[in-house]
Amino acid sequence: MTTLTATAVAHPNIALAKYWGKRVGPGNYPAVPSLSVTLDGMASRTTLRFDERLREDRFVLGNELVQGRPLDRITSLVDEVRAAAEITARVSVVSANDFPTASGLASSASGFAALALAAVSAAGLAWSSEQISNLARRGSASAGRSIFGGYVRLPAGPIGTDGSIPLAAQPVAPADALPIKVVVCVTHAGPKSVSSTDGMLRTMEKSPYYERWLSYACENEAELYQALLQGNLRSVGALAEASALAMHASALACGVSYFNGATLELWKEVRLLREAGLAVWGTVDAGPHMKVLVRTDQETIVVPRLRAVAGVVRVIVTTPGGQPTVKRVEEST
Ligand code: 2P0
Repeated sequence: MTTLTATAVAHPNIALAKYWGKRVGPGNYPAVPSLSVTLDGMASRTTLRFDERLREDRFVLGNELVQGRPLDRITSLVDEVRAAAEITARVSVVSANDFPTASGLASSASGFAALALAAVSAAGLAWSSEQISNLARRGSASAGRSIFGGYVRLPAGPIGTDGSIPLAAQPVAPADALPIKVVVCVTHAGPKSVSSTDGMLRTMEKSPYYERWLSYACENEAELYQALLQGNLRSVGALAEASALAMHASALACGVSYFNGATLELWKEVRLLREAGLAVWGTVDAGPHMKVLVRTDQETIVVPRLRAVAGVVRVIVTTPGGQPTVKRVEEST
């Protein structure tokens, strides 16, 4: 008997122009375009094995067996691959992140990207990066972006489809397009209280600002894309900060709150650093951590200041990059 195994390593991405909100209907299509940077310095490593001896799919994350909704999400992604490759075997998936999981540090982006890459590779499918991005995006929209390194754009999904139209992210600028580091300031050790999926569904249903967010997010993303192509760091930084603030304002308006005290202290520190003339901008995702964009030559001044902010428990300095890798092994057993 032959077992088909592949191991993929994928990296989180941080949206500079945020995705928040979905098209109504099947297929997990984002309601707004987003633009992200993939990061070296943090990674998800996933090994997937098609195994005819297994009676059910099996998922181990960070040494713990996982069941329920996270396992169901894995099964539905792998089902697409099984159908395309005409494989019936169940899978064993073993995954680990070298950073906190499910806390707003984009572990679902790197995790679903690594899963999609490993599943397609283990099954022996010769899919393009766009096809794999489309698959990962259906697992978790931000994961579609982690199939590529550097700066990546994910368009908004089409309105009113039956879920079958492909939508992939596209790489739009290389990792060295801007001279920046991304400093991840971890402010809390545990998982977040509201998942991104639930937080954005609540925002869609209840926020009085959701419609305004939709139009603003499209304008912001288009401007940020132009600023990126021009290598205009000040505009990219300002637009990224504005996107994060507008996204959180729309969520906060219906009680979906991801900040803690340290997040607020970090916003203050970033503003003070900028008033002191430094090229520093903050962004926050669906969790309490802040990611700070800093011009590379100012890293040594800025990082100690961020580390000293009350409530910051860990600082990870990352660099744009993060091209994923995958390796396939075919074993006779
Ligand atoms: C982003 N976030 O663009 C935004 C900004 C969080 C805040 O994408 O429901 O885990 O699985 O598609 O991709 C997090 O949401 O959500 C996210 P699903 P996902 O990075």
